[in-house]
Amino acid sequence: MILPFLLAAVPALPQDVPRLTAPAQHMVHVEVTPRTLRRLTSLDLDVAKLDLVASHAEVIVTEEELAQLATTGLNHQVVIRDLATYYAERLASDPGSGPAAGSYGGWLSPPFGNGGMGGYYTLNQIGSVLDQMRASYPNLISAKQSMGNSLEGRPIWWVRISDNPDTDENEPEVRFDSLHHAREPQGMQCNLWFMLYLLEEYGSDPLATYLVDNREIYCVPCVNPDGYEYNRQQNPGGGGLWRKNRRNNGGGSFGVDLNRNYPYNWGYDNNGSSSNPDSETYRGASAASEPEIQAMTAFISARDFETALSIHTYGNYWLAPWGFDEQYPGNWNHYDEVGALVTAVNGYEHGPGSIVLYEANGVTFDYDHGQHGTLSWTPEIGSSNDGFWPSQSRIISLAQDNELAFIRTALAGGPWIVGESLSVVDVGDGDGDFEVNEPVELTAMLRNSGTVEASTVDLTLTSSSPWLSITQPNASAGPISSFSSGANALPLAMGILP
Ligand code: 0X9
Ligand code: CA
Ligand code: CA
Ligand code: ZN
Ligand code: CA
Repeated sequence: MILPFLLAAVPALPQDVPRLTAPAQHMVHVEVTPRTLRRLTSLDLDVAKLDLVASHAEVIVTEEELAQLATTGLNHQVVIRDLATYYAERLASDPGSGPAAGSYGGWLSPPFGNGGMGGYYTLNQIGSVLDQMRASYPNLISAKQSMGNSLEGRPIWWVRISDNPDTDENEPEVRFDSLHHAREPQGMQCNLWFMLYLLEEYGSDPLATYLVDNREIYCVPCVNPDGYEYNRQQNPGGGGLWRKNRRNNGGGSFGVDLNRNYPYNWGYDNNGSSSNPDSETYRGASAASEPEIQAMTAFISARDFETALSIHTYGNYWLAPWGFDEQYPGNWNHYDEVGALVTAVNGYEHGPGSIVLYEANGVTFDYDHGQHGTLSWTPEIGSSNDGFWPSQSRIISLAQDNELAFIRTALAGGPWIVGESLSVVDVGDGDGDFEVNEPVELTAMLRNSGTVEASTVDLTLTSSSPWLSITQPNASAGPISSFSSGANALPLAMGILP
């Protein structure tokens, strides 16, 4: 896994060349255990991935920070020199091939997966794509609206996907946001892909049709437009490593980590959240100090989200509250039930962010969960090889890998009936063999794995076999409360014909 990185290594610039741009940053793998973790975290470095079970951390450092790391005595290895250039060259050498047949967004300009930044949509293109979606599907998606401006005055767009999309109806509301962190564009691509699935499959795929008709799906593709645009300006071909917003903190330091600025247990402690403006995890001067987070909290407070994904990259994790402390939320059984169904799709590791990854306060899901009771997760899309700017050919496959996981998250935002088992009983001679002319009764064990009660659950028995006669095609199993089980009270029935 390390070898391909070494092949692409590029030499660092000589130290005495005056720089107009930010110093190069390198990807370093560090061997770290729970016992030695403090030696790493005390340096307040940019930790992109941490896996204490595997004693493995992936840390992004400047030359200066690399020297600090050396003083800790922790085993470490530089695996990619100048990570931004590595990503840019990887994107340039893999110019994609246009969307695969049967994929979504081939009709967009530019087509999905062919955006202007190494395949990723630029900020302007995101706005244009939202306009194109509205123009093509005016009955399924609202016109884009701004929830407020970023620090530098850029609108933060949101859209609603639903039937009657221009009306705020009384349907369960769910939210998908992305690009809190400016260097994580694959999250935005996954978000747009899910939107395209809903729009293009409406009327043909039963799940897409059900979700559009029975949910309000709010999508915020870019929470951090200033940081994302800054990355485009610095690295027009993609690969930019800027993470925070562009707040001028004074003293030559820029940026607040928007995923540390939410006003729930903000600044609880210094674990994974920093008071140092130079840090990549700088939490800001006060809770919700940043206009982007003020816009998000106002938007969130104005609705009632049942479930939410705040999409990040990378690590193949599906992270739940709590973030601020190593604790399970009181309704962990609900998180665990939905999380298991969702991660059965993509094989991602599910658990509280503080336990699976690291503690951090002021994060989105703690605010959603603690302030509003929303079941909220942060997926970390993609592997270490994918990194922050996966190859262009990975844009669609990573989106496809997570499509059904997003669908299930939206389903869980309302009543979501999942079949658990079916009991089939021989009610003829009762010997357990199904014989000619015998009546057979069926009872379905059902689970509502959603956050909303199912007021009616109707079952219909059909068969295309000429050897069966359906004698009782209808039964009712409703209502079934949220996170509860049920079954049809009266059985469905059929007979076996000669
Ligand atoms: O640190 C973050 O904000 C997220 N990881 S990322 O690499 N995308 O920056 C994870 C936040 C999840 N919350 C906690 N681990 N507490
Ligand atoms: Ca609607
Ligand atoms: Ca509504
Ligand atoms: Zn992130
Ligand atoms: Ca029998």
